[in-house]
Amino acid sequence: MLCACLVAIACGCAAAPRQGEAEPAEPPVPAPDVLDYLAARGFDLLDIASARLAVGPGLLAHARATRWLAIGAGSIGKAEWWASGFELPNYGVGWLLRQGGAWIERRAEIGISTFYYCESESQVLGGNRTTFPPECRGDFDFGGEVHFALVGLAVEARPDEFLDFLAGLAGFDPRGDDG
Ligand SMILES: [Ca+2]
Repeated sequence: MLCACLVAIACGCAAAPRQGEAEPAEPPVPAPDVLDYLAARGFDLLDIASARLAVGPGLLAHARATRWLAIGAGSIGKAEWWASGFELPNYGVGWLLRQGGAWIERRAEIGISTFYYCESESQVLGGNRTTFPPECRGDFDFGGEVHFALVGLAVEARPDEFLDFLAGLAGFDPRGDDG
């Protein structure tokens, strides 16, 4: 019994921290708030401009300075050689509003201002793009798209996203897109 008590006391003494001994250093902890803030500002900045490149048959032109000053006409998409049955789709790559990747798109559009008809079919090959014209066009976008023969380019700038970026620097999120 005495031996057991002595062993218990000895163990207790060994486990107790010695006076004056420094505590082991804590591993560095990342500051999630700062990282989240910087990531949100980066995404807000990327939202301001977007671009996409297309390769495939088509003839299309579209220009807009807001939804109300818009004009466009044309089509892009699958072409078939009647003699061989060979199909040539329209491939696109690029990004807009946090959506990017590669896809196949077929689209027809014509209109002016808010009298605008646009329909598209799409197949995403890779990436996270979920919206295509007309859904992905914002009311306040400036930009356009030109597709001639086998190559096309679309670019946009978004003043509302620029304001969201500026507001984000001060900690606000008017677009509600911060993660
Ligand atoms: Ca934001």
